[in-house]
Amino acid sequence: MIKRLLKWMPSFWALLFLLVPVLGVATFALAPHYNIWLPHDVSEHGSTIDSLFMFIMWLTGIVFIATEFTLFYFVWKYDSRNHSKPPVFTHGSHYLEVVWTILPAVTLLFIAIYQMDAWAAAKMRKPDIPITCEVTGRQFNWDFRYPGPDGELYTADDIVRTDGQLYLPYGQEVLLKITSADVLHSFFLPNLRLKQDVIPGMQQFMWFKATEGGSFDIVCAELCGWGHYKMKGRVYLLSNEVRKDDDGKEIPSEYATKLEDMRREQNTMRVATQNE
Ligand SMILES: [Cu+2]
Repeated sequence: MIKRLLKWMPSFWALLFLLVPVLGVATFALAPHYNIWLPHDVSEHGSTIDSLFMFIMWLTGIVFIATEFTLFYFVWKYDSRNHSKPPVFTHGSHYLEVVWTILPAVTLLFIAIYQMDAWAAAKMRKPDIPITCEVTGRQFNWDFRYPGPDGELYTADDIVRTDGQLYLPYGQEVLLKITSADVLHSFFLPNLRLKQDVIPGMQQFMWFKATEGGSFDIVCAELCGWGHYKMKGRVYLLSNEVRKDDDGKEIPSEYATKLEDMRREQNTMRVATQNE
């Protein structure tokens, strides 16, 4: 009786193969519970990216589970304890090869067409607005250049910051110009569902509309040298709403006030260095 039961018991290797899908699925099922799932989304287009992500995850997840269970089943069923006959190898099946080439090809083609609009919105339909800020990646920092009151970049009134803190308005479209001063970097704003490789010599653009305020991570997502791990910053999303006080006088927005503060700070430093 026990001997017969033992014969049916999956071997160590079969169990190991079973553990892969079980632990894999458990990790994904528990992740939201432990707050290690997708970061809080604060952008208008974020839900499109997230649903695309979920769609691809379900698709690959089902294939993953099916494949892993098949592996487990075969390792368990053809255990050498129950099969003394040596296996026979065949050269393969032309029919099967055609099937498993066409199936993934059709699936990939479907995803490519299905996500075309999301891609166009994120990478092709650049809004016709002035540049809000220029972002420059350098080993190992993110530098920011805001146009001054003249609205133009590369003029004397620009505000240049090298402290890794980026201030942008929420509730309106924002256009960033992205470039690199040295090597490949990748400007990544996880909470805004934006990521763009930055290539030296190339000028690229990113745009988004944030839906709420707060401060969020800026990360470099491309291994760019020894200091890559510390190439991070912070984006502060501020309100750009102009309100009026009791006398009907306009109170500058949080964002306008911050820009003015930065300009004043820069001018003070400029005067200080000129006086030295
Ligand atoms: Cu990097």
